[in-house]
Amino acid sequence: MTTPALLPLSGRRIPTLSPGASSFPHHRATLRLSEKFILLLILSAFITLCFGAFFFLPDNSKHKRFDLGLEDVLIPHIDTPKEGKHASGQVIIHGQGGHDEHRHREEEESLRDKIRADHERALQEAKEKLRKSREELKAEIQTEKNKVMEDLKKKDVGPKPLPPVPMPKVVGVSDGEPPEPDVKEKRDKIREMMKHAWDSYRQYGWGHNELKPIAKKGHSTNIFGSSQLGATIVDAVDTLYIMGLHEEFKDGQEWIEQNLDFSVNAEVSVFEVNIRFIGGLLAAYYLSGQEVFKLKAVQLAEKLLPAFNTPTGIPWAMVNLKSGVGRNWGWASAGSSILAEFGTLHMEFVHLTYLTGNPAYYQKVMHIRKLLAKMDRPNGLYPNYLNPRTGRWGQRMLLLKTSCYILLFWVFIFSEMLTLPIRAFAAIERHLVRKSNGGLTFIGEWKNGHLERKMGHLACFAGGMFALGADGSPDDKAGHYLQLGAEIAHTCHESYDRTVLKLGPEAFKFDSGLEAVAVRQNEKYYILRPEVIETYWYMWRFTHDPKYRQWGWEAVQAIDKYCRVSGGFSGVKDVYSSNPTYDDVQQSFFLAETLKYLYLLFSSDDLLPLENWVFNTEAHPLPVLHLGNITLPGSEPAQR
Ligand code: DMJ
Repeated sequence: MTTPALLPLSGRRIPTLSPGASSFPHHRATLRLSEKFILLLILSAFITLCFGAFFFLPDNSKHKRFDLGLEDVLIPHIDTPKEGKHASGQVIIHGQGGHDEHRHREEEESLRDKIRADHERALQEAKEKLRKSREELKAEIQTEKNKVMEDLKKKDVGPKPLPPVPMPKVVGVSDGEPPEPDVKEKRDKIREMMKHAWDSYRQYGWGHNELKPIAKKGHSTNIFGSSQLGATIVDAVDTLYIMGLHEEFKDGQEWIEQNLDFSVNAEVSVFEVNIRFIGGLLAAYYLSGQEVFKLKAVQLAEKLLPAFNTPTGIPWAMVNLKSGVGRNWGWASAGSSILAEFGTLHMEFVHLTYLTGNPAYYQKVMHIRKLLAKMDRPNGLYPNYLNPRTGRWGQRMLLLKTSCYILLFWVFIFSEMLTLPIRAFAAIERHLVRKSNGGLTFIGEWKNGHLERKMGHLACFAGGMFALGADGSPDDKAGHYLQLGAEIAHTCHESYDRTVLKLGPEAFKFDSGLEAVAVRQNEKYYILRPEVIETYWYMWRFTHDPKYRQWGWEAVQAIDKYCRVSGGFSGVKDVYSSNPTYDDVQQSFFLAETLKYLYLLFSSDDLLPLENWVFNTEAHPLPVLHLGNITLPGSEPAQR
C-alpha cells in the first residue's frame, strides 16, 4: 500500500514514500531514543528563541506615544532629573517630532540586531551541543549542578553555634591493655582485622555507605535511600578511636568535616540513621571531644524531626532528608511503624536535648513513652507494629529484637523506673522463653497466638540484656537473670558450634528433633552480625568466666578464615557448607559492633566501664547521664 503524500504547512511536498518503506507516522513511532533527544533539543532551542524574541520586542506603549504625534504632554508631577518643571508644579515633556522618530527607528534597528545576534548564538550553541556525545552532555550537566551546589554552600552561613554544655565526666577512655601477653596478642589480631576492613573500604568504597569486598567497589542498601553518606566512616570512627588507630580516625574525621552533608534528596530509615549516624557521631564526640561530631549529629537530628509529624506523634519509619516527607514500609503490617525501631530512639534523643538545650528531642521520645504506657499490652508485652495514623496495634506479633534496648536505657538513665524493665523481663520469660528437648534455653517468636520454636541471631543480644538487667535487679532476681543470660549465651554459642564454618545462622529451630540448627536455605547465612559476640562480652564483664573469651576467639578465627578476602570481609550464604559463597557485602555494623565487642572482650575492664557508659543498639558508647542530678530542658523534674 502506498502512503499518501503529506503536505506540510510550508507548502513543500514531502516525497511520497515508496511501497514497502515505513510510513511517516510509523517511522516517527520507531524513532530511537537518541533521535528523540535531538529533536527535543532543537525544539527547546526554538522555543527559547521565540520566547526571547517576544521579550525583546519594542514596548508598545512607546509606539503609541509617537504615533499620536504628541508635542507637549502634561502629566502629573513626577520628580525625574531629566524633565523640566513647570511653574504650575506639572512636568513638561518636550516633544521632539521627527528627531524622536529617527531615534526610535535606530532603537528598533539595534533591537533587531540584538535579536539576530542572540538567535545566531543560540543556534550555534544548539549545533555545538548536537555534536557532543551523550557522555559529554551528561558531564556538562553534572558540572553545572556541582556549580549550583557550590554556590548554595557558599551562601549557607552554617548552623547556629550550639550552647556550651558541660561535658559529662568521661571516664574509662583508657587503652585497656590486658596484662596477659596471650590476651594482648589476640586483641592485636582483632585490631589488625579492623585495619584490614577499614583500609579496604578506604581503598575501594570511600564515601559510599558500605563496601563490596569481592567486586571491590562501593555498596549501599535501601535503608540509606539513594544517598552516599559514608555510613561505614560514621559507624566506624568510634571503634577506630577506642582501638587507638589514630591516623585512620583523623582520616574519618576529616571526611566527616568536609563531606558529610545531610541536605540530600534521599529517603532514609529513621531508625538506622539514628542508631548508626547519630549514635556514631555522639559517641565520637564524647570520646574525642571534637566539636564537629556534635554539630553533625545535631544537623542530622534536625532532618529527622519531620518524621514525627504524624497524627499520633509515632514517627514514620522513613523520611526524606530534603523534603521531610515521611512514610512507612508497605510490608510492615499495612504501613505500620515498627516498635523495635521507634522504641530505639530514646538514648540518642535525650543526649541531643542535653547537648543542645533544645527540648524538642526529649519531648518527642517522651511522648512515645507516654502513649505506649496508655496502650493495652497483650501478654504484658508490646506487639511489634503500631499504626501511626490510628494509634492502634497492627499484626499481633512479639519479636525480641532491638526494641528491648529501650529497657536498657530505662535501667541506666531512669533508674527510678526500674520496675518497668523488671516487669517486661518477667513477661518475656513467661511468654517467649522456652527450653528445648535437649535442654537449650531459647527465645521463640510469638505470632497470632502461637509460639514458633525458632530463635533469630538478632535475639541473641538478649543474653547481654538479661545480664545487664540483673545488675540492677532486686537481689532475689539478680542471680536468676544472670543465669538466664548465661543460658542464652550458651544456646547462641551452640548455634555457631553446630555449623561447618563455626559461624551462626540467621535463625535456628528447636522442634522435630532439631536443636539450634537452621532448616531453610534462606536462614543459613551469616552477614557478620554482632549479637552473639555482644552477649559474650556482657557475660564476660559480669562473670569473668574464661569460656566467653574462648568462644569469642573461636568466632575471630572463623571470621578470619571464612569471611576475610583481599578486599575486606564478606558475609557468607551458607554456614553449613564447607565451600560457602560470599554475599559480597562488608556491613558497616561489622566495624561498628562486631569488631568493637571482640576488642572489648580481650581488653581490661577499665576500658569503658559499664557503670559509666551505656552502649546503643549499634554499639556506640554514650556516657550515662544521671538525670536525677540534671534537669533537661522541657522535662518534668525527675520523680523519686
Ligand atoms: C545492627 O545494625 C544493629 O545491631 C541493629 O540493632 C540490628 N541489626 C544490626 C546488626 O545485626
